[in-house]
Amino acid sequence: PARPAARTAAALRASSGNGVASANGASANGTGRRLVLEDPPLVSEEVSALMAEQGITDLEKSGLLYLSNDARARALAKKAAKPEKIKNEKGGHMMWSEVGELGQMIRKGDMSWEDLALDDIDIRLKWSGLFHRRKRAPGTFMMRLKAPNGELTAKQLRFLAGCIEPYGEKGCADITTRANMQLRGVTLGEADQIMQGLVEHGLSSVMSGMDNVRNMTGSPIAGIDPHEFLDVRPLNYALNDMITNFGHGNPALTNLPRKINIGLSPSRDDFPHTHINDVGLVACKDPATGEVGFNVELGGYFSIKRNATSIPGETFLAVDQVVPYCKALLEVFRDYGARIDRQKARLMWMVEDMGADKFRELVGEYMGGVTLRKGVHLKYDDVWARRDVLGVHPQKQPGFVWVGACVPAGRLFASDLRDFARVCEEYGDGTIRLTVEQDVIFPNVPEASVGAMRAEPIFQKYEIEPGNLTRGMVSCTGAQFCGVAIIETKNRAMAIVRKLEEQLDIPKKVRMHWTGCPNSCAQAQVADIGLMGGPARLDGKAVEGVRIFLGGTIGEGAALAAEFEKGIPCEESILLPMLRELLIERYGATPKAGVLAGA
Ligand code: SRM
Ligand code: SF4
Repeated sequence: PARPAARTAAALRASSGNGVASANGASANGTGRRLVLEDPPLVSEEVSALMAEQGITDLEKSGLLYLSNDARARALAKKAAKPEKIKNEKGGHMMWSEVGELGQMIRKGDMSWEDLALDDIDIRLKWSGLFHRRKRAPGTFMMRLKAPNGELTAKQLRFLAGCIEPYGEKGCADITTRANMQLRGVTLGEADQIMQGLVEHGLSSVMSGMDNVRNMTGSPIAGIDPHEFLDVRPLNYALNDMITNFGHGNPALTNLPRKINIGLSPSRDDFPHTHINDVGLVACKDPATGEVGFNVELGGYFSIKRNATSIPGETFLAVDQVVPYCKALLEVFRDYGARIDRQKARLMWMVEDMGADKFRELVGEYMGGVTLRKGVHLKYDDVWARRDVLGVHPQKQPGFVWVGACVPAGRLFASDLRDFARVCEEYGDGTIRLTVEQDVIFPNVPEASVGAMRAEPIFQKYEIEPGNLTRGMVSCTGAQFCGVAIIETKNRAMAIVRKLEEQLDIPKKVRMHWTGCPNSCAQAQVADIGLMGGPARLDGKAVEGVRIFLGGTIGEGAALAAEFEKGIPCEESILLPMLRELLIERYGATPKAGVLAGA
């Protein structure tokens, strides 16, 4: 229940001013790290309600910048990581209102993007989902959306097509490895109008970058899957609304110590790869009571310095505890997470430091004194292989199927978005789902319509039954747009995979993930064959190269791939034969008739 407004107002005033904690020196919960506040940290609805009540639209200008005292005190420490200092000078949420002003000034010709302060344009705008592509396409932005559970409607697709169309060749859209959409080519002269349009269409871009929660992932076949424990879409929407304040931005949860990924898996397939999410909620039945709920896994993440699979969170959540639990967890992360060493700021470090039991108790405290249940022990007698969702599959609704089409490397153009919109309206229910493998699902297609649907020209480009290598290909953005990329990925991946399929018969799906640098946005370590941009030399010269990872498994009991080779030049005459050999030796591929072995 919300606290009375008067108390909330007092608490909010207490957290303004110089922002230094009113600590009484005690340490809570035995962690020895927490400054105890006179007022407990505010929760986001309270801040939002208070802002609405007092007609406040801009917290900073109102002098009531919200930030828990504890987090702020530590962030102000001299040793804080650079992004913390940047945030303390001016929070990224400040740009939510400034984007509109900037747009107007640029449209009037009163300023250009080059007049903006460097930290504003290159860092703080990421809080609005605007990533300046300074190195590859200066003056243009990648705009990252939030598409909970990867679900989009035909109307939304047409709106997105209209956003990128004016940018010509520079305007494209990418399906991301978090079943999300990114738009390219956006300039600051239109960004505010696009953002406004997104909200009007039930989408948003705020809080999609920097120290925020990333897109909520679930299952691309949620609600239509005969094997799911429950439909996670309502939870993913509720979580997204709670986190982003219905897409308008939520100051209370926007200054986390670092990014954080949350995924909800509703079936034994683990479609969202919970093992590499900071917070993985794995649906299951409590063997003792038969209740469907979620076991919590914590701490999975990839970074340049560390790649960790999650550890048991020793917590079982009832379905109605999911939103309050995640909210409390984010507040705990905000208040306790590391803000000095950014390499140790991901959730895993905090959970390891505290221990899963203490972490559960603390989150329970933040939920208002809830005693959370310990995780349930699951032992399945059968082996469950993660299903491939491409192709045509019967739904749990009799007479209906879903149709999965492969979008190589996730790259789309305005005309593709319009085609998807028309096709999903004509044959399905007017919606599509994106997958973390960067593909598209058309749900709720009557069986009788499949023949006509298959004949649509768009499925020649985005195949329903693609080759066994194409269907497993995933690629990050790479050097075409990403400033930290070591190598080009998407175009190279498409070209090499096409050649390998021309040369080989590949008997089963092989998941090949291409990622341009060790940040591993395309999750090279979950792949059968993972390629990660890295240094290499050829004839004594530094060239684009890859590290090769082999043997990642996904689904139940997932394990990360191990490094097999490094320093392999991307030069096609070297990389192509090497991949061909791997496919022959390890995945049963055979050279096609007429293609010489070793060709
Ligand atoms: Fe990522 C940074 C693209 C999923 C780990 N990621 C970046 C930046 C923002 C770097 C930059 O400033 O240019 C890339 C933007 C390039 C561009 O123009 O698109 C970028 N990441 C992506 C996307 C688009 C890859 C893709 O092609 O699909 C994915 C967007 C997902 C989304 O919709 O939100 C994307 N990134 C991931 C994932 C995969 C996942 O979430 O399952 C990871 C590994 C998992 C994880 O985070 O634990 C990932 N990205 C990173 C990291 C390393 C994080 C760390 O703790 O060190 C960075 C660097 C950073 O954050 O400082 C990064
Ligand atoms: Fe950019 Fe590296 Fe992420 Fe690829 S893996 S998108 S190159 S940050």
